[in-house]
Amino acid sequence: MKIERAELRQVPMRLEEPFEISSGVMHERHVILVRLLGQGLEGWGECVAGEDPAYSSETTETAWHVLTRFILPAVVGCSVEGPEAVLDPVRWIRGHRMAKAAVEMAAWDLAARMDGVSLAEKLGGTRSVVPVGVSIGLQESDEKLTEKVAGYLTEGYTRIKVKIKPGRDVAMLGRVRERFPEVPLMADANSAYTLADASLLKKLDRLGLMMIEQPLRHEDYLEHAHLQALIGTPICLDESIRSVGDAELALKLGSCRVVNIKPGRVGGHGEAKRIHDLMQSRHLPVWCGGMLESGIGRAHNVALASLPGFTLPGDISASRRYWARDIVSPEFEVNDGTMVVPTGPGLGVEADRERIESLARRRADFD
Ligand code: NPG
Repeated sequence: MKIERAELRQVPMRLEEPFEISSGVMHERHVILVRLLGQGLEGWGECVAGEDPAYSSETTETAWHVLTRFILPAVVGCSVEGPEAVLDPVRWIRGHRMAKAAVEMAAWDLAARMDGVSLAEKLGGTRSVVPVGVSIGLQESDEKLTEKVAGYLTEGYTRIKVKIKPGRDVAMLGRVRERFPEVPLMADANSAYTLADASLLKKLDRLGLMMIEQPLRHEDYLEHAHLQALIGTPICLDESIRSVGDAELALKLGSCRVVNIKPGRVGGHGEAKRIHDLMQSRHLPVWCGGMLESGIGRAHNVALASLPGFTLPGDISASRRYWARDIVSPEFEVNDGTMVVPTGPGLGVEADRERIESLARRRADFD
């Protein structure tokens, strides 16, 4: 496949409601979209980097810099075997996985369209619908949180993830559990704790959680292994897993029993598939995380989540949970806790180019 041209657009999108995690509050996303062109077809990707370097060291600004200065000038004009080879000219770039992923994922969409198949099929997906859940940000009170949980359960979500931080953890989750004794429930700390909090985290064992996600810092593989030996609740790693090598290390040390795979975090679908395959070979579950993506990133996540090892519901919610209006049509919907995997060529949804162009705050084109 030949990448003949590329377009980069930065599009501000206001969230329907602020999303608070242990490291801060997000009101708006500055979505970087990549559009690759070849053989009269297009492929879309989205960069998941945040506005500040809290979740990872990458930001919208660093991604824009690396994409415009290094990645796209090297990739455009190249003919490559397939989507996994599209980043070959920039293998020398250290890190910047989120910036790289946006291009690699666009190449997968383009390659699927060239083959006339859906992205899910191209990736090896086997499911026509995927189980999905909802991730609820920190709320000002326990009452507000239980109200939110009730609302999402009414909307059909069947798995609830709740953000926690020191001071808003065991007691708060206990109230949710008391009110909803049967609901599949999990907690996400986004690295807010240290091993000194082990006895507090051990109290979560009483609540029958599916897992606790990323309790400690992203470099803390050994500490996570110590914690996992102390608590019964399975640990799921997110920020710590940036590559299949990280996943191998975590499994070897016993740092986790579950992995949250976000293709945008690990450098694209190729690496996401390798992590999926590794976990599957060890009979351990994975699920697809979310980064408050627009419909373009969401379409990529849904396609990936159709692979057989994604046995747990992902953080893949309906478009309207995030945006007054999404930038794809049709928008994504949730029915009975599941989302339909699009079957049309590539992403299977259409990017609203007119709206993207009118909203774009920054543009760069590469011929
Ligand atoms: O539904 O896309 C979603 C949000 C899922 O909780 C979610 N994402 O830590 O996984 C996370 C968190 C996040 C979102 C982190 C945006 C950083 C930025």
